[in-house]
Amino acid sequence: MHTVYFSLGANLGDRQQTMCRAIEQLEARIGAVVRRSSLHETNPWGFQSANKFLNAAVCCATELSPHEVLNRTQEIERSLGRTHKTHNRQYHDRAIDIDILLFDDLHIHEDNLTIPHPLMHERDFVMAPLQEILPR
Ligand code: PH2
Ligand code: MG
Ligand code: MG
Repeated sequence: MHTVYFSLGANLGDRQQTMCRAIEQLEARIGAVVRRSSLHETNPWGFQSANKFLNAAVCCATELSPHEVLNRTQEIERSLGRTHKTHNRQYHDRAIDIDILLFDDLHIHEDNLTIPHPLMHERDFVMAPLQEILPR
């Protein structure tokens, strides 16, 4: 069994409902939700938008591999209305974003998958929810 930490963010549509659905889908398609943070309302970071985010962190127990987890998070994003992907750090408003932060103590550096998430420590909207659920 593996432990995976996710960052979730939404700044379009019914943000609260989408975050709830995303967490249900993580439970159904990736594995039991072990811990989840509260929802944090945050200002857009790294791009200009009038639409504030809701952000959260979730910890799941999973039997899946990191790549299987990535595929499923991308399917969940699409099923909840995500359209654009981020290219060259050009960020867009989005219905939902689900990023893998940590997977056990693995380090993976591939074109489509970097774990730990390379920018997590620069981002309060990631770290504040994560601190709520990390074991101390
Ligand atoms: N995600 C980004 C870029 N900027 N800002 C906030 N507040 N919350 C996010 O989830 C977020 C962001 C890239 O995925
Ligand atoms: Mg992201
Ligand atoms: Mg993402």
